[in-house]
Amino acid sequence: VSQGDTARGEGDRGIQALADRAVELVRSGDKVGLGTGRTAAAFIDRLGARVRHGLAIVAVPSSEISARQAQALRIPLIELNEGVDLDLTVDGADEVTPDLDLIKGRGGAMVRERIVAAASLRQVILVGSEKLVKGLGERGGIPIEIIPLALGLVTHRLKALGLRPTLRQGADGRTPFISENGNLTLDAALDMPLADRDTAALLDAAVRRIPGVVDTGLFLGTAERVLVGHPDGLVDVLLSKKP
Ligand code: A5P
Repeated sequence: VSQGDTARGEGDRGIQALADRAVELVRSGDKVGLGTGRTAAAFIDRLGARVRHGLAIVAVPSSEISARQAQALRIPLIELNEGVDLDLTVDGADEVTPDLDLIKGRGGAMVRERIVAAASLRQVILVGSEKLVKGLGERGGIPIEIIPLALGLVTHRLKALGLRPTLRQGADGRTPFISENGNLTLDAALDMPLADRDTAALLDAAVRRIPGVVDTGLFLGTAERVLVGHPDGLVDVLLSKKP
């Protein structure tokens, strides 16, 4: 089952409408970062259709599954070059606040998603309206990717910060999930959602100071815009207040 099959199987009009709107943002000649997850997969499908009809773009995938999907659709893939030179990245997210801060990574690809987004001029996020939250952590824990050797140390330190980390399990439910970078992921639950961006940034910095932490799922101030899909197919556009 590909990451896009779920979206199609559910016939989710919201996701399809998001993909349609996002693909309108892509221009001929663009270099496009491809996110990961079922919403990103719906976008990649649409992008593939446009490429088939002559849209000249190249893309950088954020995961093996997105790479395979793009290859099957004959979307030309390139490597990241030195510097920031992608025009936009289109990706999903797990939570979005009114300030467009995000939690990502419940799909397990956040490290590469962050790299691809950081190499892009714009990060465009596609979410269903159920992902909108007042504070990050409202719908689940914060994904934290760690070097396997550091599992004990990081778990202990996260608890000292007041978080409740659990080791993410793989698809079999019995062995740990291993990221494409060969790492483990902890999902760190909070007692209450993070009040605002400053609170989230402080926590993010404290977590990143722990040796062995590779990345967190907190994406603060990275999104240029968020497209919000509703079940009836309507799409709202939320723009970052940043200049
Ligand atoms: C992958 O690591 C995540 O950041 C996804 O972008 C996020 O989980 C959203 O996925 P869905 O579009 O499948 O909900």
